[in-house]
Amino acid sequence: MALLNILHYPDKRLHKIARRVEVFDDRIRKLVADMAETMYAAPGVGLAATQVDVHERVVVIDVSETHSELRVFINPEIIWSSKEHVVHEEGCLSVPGIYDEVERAESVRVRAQNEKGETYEMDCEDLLAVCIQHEMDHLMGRVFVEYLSPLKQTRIRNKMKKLERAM
Ligand code: GNR
Ligand code: NI
Repeated sequence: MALLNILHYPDKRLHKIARRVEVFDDRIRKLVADMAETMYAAPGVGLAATQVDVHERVVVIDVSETHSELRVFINPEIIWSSKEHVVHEEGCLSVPGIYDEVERAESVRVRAQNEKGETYEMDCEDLLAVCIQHEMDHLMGRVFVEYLSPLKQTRIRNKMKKLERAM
């Protein structure tokens, strides 16, 4: 296992669109294991492959407090979204120190594959629903701050560049 480097906004590579996974081999299983280790170490409740500069449709999520419910979503698709929306305070490992409110569907049904390539469906609610939508945005090259006002985005961009220079 290995810790992977997480890209930080406003890195252009965070805007690349991920490809579907076609081959479920040891390479994908190592990627999943390394992403899980990186997520737990950060610590975070989710991680998309885009954030570690791998542009393939792979997401890991664990919203449990005990790091005991790792969920692997490969080639995830939202096949149903609730009409009801909720506003949740979000953060992102690629935008450290920034937290703001984003509105998303309250619950979603997701179809995905596991690391063996088996297809499954899962109903997601609460933080899991927020998180899978946040991660699927990453796979499409979208970072949560892009839902905020242009003024906030400019401020966040400048703050991040300043932080990067200080490191
Ligand atoms: O760790 C994370 N917490 C979080 C909180 C609210 C909404 C979304 C998230 S995901 C984030 C980890 C991350 O950046 N995943 O892409
Ligand atoms: Ni994120």
